[in-house]
Amino acid sequence: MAQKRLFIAISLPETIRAYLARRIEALRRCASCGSFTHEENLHLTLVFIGETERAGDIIKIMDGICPAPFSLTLSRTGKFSHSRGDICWVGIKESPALSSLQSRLIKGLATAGFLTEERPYHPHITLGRGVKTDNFEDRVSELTFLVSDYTLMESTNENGKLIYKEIHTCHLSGKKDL
Ligand code: 2AM
Repeated sequence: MAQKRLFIAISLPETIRAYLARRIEALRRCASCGSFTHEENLHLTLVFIGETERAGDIIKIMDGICPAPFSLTLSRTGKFSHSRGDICWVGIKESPALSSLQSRLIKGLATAGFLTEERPYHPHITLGRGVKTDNFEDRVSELTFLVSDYTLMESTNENGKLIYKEIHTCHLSGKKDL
């Protein structure tokens, strides 16, 4: 099987993506440089896995982790600083349901031999990378959305365009949760 660059993410409803797209436009206008997330690519990463041939094993792990649906709320903007420009993001309010889902996935993947992120999880939605600006507005509308599924995504680059493809979606019912 071919290597794929994979990550597990929560997709965002259109209303949230439209709101964030407006924030990205505002950020773009006040930035001297940066690469900004396309509206259709906006998502909340749960776990970045990287290059692997083992998509089937990941799907089995996901299918055993199906808690009940839960809500998330946007919190504030923030940035990870880099000398070549910052990663600018919108954060998510603390959510025990989100933390639990993320840590169960990490544990399941680690048990199956995947190397995953060991740093603490900082849930964020990336608006732009390599951004240089002194004017990143920090207020965010505290919009809430329901998470009723999460998805294994493949990150591909087609003719220089970053494309995320859905490989498998796990619907949160709370019924099949192991
Ligand atoms: P982000 O959440 O800060 O945007 C696909 O690349 C997704 O996985 C992106 O959302 C990306 O970052 C996240 N990710 C986490 N760690 C990564 C890494 N080491 N390399 C690439 N992407 C990573």
